[in-house]
Amino acid sequence: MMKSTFIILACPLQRFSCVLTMCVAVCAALALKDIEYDLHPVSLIKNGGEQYSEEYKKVNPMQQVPALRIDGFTLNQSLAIIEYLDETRPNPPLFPKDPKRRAQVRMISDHITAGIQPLQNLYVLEKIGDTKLEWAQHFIIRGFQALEKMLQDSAGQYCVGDQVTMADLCLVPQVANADR
Ligand SMILES: N[C@@H](CCC(=O)N[C@@H](CS)C(=O)NCC(=O)O)C(=O)O
Repeated sequence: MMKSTFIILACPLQRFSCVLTMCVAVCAALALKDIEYDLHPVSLIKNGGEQYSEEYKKVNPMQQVPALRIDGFTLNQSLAIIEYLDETRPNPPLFPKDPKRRAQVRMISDHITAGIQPLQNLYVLEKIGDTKLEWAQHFIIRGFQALEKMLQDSAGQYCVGDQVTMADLCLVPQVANADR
């Protein structure tokens, strides 16, 4: 099978930025499924942010990482990447078989990646100015409080039942990020 290229960020960790979240989730999926790849780091800081280069804009018009070149095409959006990996390389599965459980995995993953993570992005926080600490904390706490309620219905040993799923891949780096 052709080796893939994983385009990931490379920059020093910054408080309240999202430097870990989605790249780590995709990284974990690649590792669990034992997929080999070449790493192509993109610095969100160097030269004003390499994600804004014309070259990278062709990879991801939204100018965000991660992106993955695999099977002759390029994907961005972490959840789309992880679902594609799971459909084409099913072992170990990152979704349960039961449709209700699968929906819970998507619900939790969407909640984290659409409801919490984007509010910590550098380009968002830069617009907030001096109150960015309070602002980021407010949305992280709000998001996690709602998530705790969802997990009361879905969790076993992991976010959904007793199997590691895409939801766990999203949750772990988001917790680490909130901690910083
Ligand atoms: N919805 C996207 C979000 C990706 C995202 O927010 N990436 C962050 C790094 S984790 C980024 O590229 N931020 C650019 C910036 O803050 O300027 C996904 O799930 O892949």
